[in-house]
Amino acid sequence: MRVIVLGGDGFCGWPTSLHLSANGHRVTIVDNLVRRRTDAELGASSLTPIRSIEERLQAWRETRNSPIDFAEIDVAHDYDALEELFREVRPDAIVHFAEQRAAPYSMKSPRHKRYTVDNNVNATNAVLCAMVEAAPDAHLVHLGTMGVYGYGKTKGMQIPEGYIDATLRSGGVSADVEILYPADPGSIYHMTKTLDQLLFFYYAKNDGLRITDLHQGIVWGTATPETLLDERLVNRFDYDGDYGTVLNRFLMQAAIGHPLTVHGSGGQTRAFIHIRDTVQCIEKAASTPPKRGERVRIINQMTETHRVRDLASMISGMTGVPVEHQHNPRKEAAENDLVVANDTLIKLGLQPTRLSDGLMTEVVEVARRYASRCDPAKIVSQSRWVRAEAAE
Ligand code: NAD
Ligand code: USQ
Repeated sequence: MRVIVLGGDGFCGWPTSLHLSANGHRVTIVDNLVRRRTDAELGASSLTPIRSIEERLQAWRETRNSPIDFAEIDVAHDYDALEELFREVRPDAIVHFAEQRAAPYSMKSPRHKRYTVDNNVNATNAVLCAMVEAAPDAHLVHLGTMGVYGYGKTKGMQIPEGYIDATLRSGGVSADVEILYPADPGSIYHMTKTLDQLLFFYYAKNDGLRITDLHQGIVWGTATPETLLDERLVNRFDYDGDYGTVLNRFLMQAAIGHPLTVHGSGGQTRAFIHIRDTVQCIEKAASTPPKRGERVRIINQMTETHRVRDLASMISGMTGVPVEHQHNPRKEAAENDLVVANDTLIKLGLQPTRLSDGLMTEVVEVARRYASRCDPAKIVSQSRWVRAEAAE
């Protein structure tokens, strides 16, 4: 396939681009490198020393895999360049990672809220619009989130893959319909993903675009077989209070002896997937497009669920680092169950990588290796869901 990877310089996008290229696909990365500028804004860079995009691509050429092309384009705002690129490359698949993806970052201030909505919704609309004009037969594979479903309301009911049967009642008449699972976002960031869903619904219906939306859980781990080929190919590792995600944060905290930062009781249950599985799922999804005119295909991209306090106590048991329950900076259910259907990926042949001591140790070792690059002042999350005076 000819594949364009939007956001291909990021945590999920870089190893996915390498994986696709290693499997013989012709890859073009598009990225405006905003994530690297956000590192500078937050004063917290990747724990691993990621190289410039030029050095990354040069290192990949030296592995003798097929070279990866790169275009620096702001997907949300450089529309003409995006459409022209689609015409030039004639992609079979477009993988869309190019969004602001951190919930705490999206809640920091009015500027961050507005930036996240502006960037994410405009990026998705621009991609769809440019596909109608210049790549109507391409297959769009979008990285969405499990967080669109919300937490805590279903009391053990299984979350289906995107759609649910419902009976609508109004004016004495009822109708049985299939609807998108009701959206219940828990942050401005998650809200943008629920808005993306409506854009997909519309463009699939009106323009017959072929779209897969992957509702991904929290990604953990850092390395894939391809990123390990050369140290210049190293993937990013976010540990700070905005971009670091819970399991990688705990593993990194354990590596440097920082108490494990559990928010509240730690009763939050979330879905997880290892980065090695992410890259495989994306290739599997990209190579099995829905037919033109079919509804948006929604796949739950996760392999297991865990409660935050269980993860903390498991890692504390492994390493002896204590757990610290902190005031929860977020507005979220203190306790929730989570049962998720993930049949599609299993049918597509995914063999899930489970949380195991071996893989967790690998992450701890990476974190130990680069511990001197960590700024401990950036570990505790400073972003608040509700302004201090409103919370009192
Ligand atoms: P990331 O921030 O590391 O990567 C995103 C990349 O997109 C960055 O390289 C950034 O520079 C680029 N980008 C952002 N806006 C852009 C724009 N307007 N134009 C061009 N490039 C732009 O994030 P990630 O962790 O790799 O996540 C990728 C996608 O996967 C996101 O859409 C996210 O919502 C989704 N996702 C991530 C996780 C996770 O745990 N990391 C879990 C579920 C879903
Ligand atoms: N948490 C802690 N301690 C920490 C960090 C987080 O207890 O130090 C808790 C949070 O309060 C939350 C849970 O862990 O209850 C998950 O937080 P997270 O930051 O790991 O994940 P989240 O904000 O949901 O976002 C991440 C990615 C996002 C993706 C989402 C998938 O950043 O891009 O969409 O995971 S999901 O959670 O399934 O919606």
